[in-house]
Amino acid sequence: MPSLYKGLCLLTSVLCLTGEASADAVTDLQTKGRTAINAQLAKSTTCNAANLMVRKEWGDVPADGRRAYIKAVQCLLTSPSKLSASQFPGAKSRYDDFVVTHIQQTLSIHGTGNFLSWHRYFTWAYEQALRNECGYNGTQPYWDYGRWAADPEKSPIFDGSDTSMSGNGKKVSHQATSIGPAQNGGGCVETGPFANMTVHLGPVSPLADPAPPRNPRSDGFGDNSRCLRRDLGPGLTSKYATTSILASLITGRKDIGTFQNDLQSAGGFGGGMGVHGAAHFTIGSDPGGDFYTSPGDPAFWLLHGGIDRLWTIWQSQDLPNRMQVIAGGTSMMGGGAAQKLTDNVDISNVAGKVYQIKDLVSVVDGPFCYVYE
Ligand SMILES: [Cu+2]
Repeated sequence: MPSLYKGLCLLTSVLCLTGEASADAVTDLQTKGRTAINAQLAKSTTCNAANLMVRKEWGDVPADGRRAYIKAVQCLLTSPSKLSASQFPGAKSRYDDFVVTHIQQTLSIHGTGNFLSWHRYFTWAYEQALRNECGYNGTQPYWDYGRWAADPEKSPIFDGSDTSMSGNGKKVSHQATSIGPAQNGGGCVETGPFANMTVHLGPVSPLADPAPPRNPRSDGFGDNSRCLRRDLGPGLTSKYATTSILASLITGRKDIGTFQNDLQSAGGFGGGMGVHGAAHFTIGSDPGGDFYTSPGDPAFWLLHGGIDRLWTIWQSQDLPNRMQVIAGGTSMMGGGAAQKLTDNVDISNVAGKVYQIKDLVSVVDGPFCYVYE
């Protein structure tokens, strides 16, 4: 527990004694929205209070729970791929099947009308694989970027301890990329549970210095064995993903189009750096700094848990009017046909069922049954 948090706990002892998340502007909005989610839960035909799962911030997951999660991720990394070895020679594990799925669909799931629902389903499918294929009985933790914005490397997510998602990459001399500053790492991750992890797939569109080796195949699906690298630092989170920025993203955007665009805006998407891009390029390097291959870093799932949480909180501020709504096109740079709520979300490499977007907009309906605390 950071000392600042401890200090706040002494001042606001009730919340901390009950073990709830530290109160801040975003968790206040989360708490406020819970009433609406509970009302939706009461109407659900698939989800109820007895099977409801609670996703927590990594810093609020007890050490045993973090170890169980890490162990399950390591299990996916060492379980065999279910994909064709000739089509995807770089898919060396079940974990890599998820990376393949993201690479395949990158151009139709970012800056599009399905960005939020696609990544919700994708993250949920990963949580299901951890549970059903690797014996995990917890939930997908998330990264609250605001909570650790001043110094992500000191967060329990990235502090390099055996209950972290591993630390920064080794500090090497390197340059800024076109999107992010050169931060405090840039080399191979050498601390924590994923210190010896081998990345196989990609890169496809790397934004990392030094540049990663090229994949033997132009589609990125060849085996390109290399270390996991990161370039963590506070440069982006302290500027673009503080708690007050996250809170104003939620309270200040009244329609889904504005909300999702401001969340995602990053370099190429119209100027400023949105929360989503700031989080991705805080991990940065390789494969974290590659739009296509970013799920190859095991912190990706905490990052997207955090994005899904922000969407959930935004929805819950006016839930009846903020679920069945969509905006945007079907291809990455804002083009393509208009996205429809009846469009399919197909990640059948990793999750059997094809859903329509309209079935993926509530966290307590369709396949989903979870809340954020
Ligand atoms: Cu993505």
